[in-house]
Amino acid sequence: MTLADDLQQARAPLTMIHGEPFNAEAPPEALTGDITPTELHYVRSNFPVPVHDGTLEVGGAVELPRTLTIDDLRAMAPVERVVTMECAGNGRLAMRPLPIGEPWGDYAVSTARWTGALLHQVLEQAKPTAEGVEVRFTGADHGSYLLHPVLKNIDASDLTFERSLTLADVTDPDAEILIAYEMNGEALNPDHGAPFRLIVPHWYGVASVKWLKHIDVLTEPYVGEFETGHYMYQWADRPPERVTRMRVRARITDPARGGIIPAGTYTVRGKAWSGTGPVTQVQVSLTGEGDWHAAEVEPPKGPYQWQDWSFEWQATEAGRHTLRARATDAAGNVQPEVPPWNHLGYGNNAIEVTYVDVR
Ligand SMILES: Nc1nc2c(c(=O)[nH]1)N[C@H]1C(S)=C(S)[C@@H](COP(=O)(O)O)O[C@H]1N2
Ligand SMILES: [Mo]
Repeated sequence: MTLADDLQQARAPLTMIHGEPFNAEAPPEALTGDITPTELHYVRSNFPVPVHDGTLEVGGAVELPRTLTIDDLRAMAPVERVVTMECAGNGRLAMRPLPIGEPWGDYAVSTARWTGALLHQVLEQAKPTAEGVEVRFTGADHGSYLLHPVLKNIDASDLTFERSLTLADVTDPDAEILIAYEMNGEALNPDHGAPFRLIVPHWYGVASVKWLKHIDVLTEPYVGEFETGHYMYQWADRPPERVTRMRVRARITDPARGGIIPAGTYTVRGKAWSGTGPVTQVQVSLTGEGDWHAAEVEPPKGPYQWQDWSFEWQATEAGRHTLRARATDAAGNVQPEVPPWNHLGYGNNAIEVTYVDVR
């Protein structure tokens, strides 16, 4: 089979948003378990899947520039972490006025088990110099970037996917940023960044650079299209901010949206996640009026993965019901009723609604 055949087969179970570059949501029923099977994990790529030569160059302001292969990464102590990843554009279609950007519904979020080397260990080996302030991560993918007409003032004829983190964020041993070479126990597939990619837990997916090719220590803050152009919250009424950590969010997974359930006691179940602290509270509203009832929130099974919650619903009254779930995290962040509007449509964590019929 050719790469094209392989890709086509791998992509079939997903809900396509765009064909090329391939962007696709997970099927909602795939998001009920702890782990999303690899073939059902959402995919977001700004450019077509690139050819990667299998090497990773670590350079810039370092004493010992290095070229690494997957064997070098595998030779380091492997770290395995379950990480919930959400695209910053998830939920964009629910914002009004309609923002520009990839038309995501609600399912550009998934959870996988990633295995890799710790980024800070890889960097330590290269010995960043005292002048280093940020670290730039470059993917092997590049190309012309299809821009919305209002953005046509940018030269997007050949952009490369590049992102940056501060050296302090990267060298913080608690940060556990991975250079991952396995996803759910198998080598990364092309859509998810083969042969290796960054995994930045707690951050929106954009930080987790796929097809990682270069790591460069910079002596000045990085400026670039995918860091300070796109992936910025351009608010209507205050200065722009970078898209960083995932905003707190809860979701009802059972009953499914539009489901039919028998009258009686029903255990409503769902997931909740946040990049700014564990979820400490989930509340359920049964009327759409804002009657909030406390749900049972399970403790996190790991530091970076979504949590389960449940609520015993006395669904005795036949008819159509609207269920909503609202999460709060340890930092006190709580989901808003309406999306926090911004020009490029990032970070929509507004409370979702599930319609369900009781018969
Ligand atoms: N090199 C590269 N890395 C990338 C991207 C990209 O376009 N190119 N997209 C980012 C975005 S916006 C997201 S949400 C995640 C999606 O990762 P996934 O496709 O494995 O789900 O990859 C990130 N890493
Ligand atoms: Mo994304």
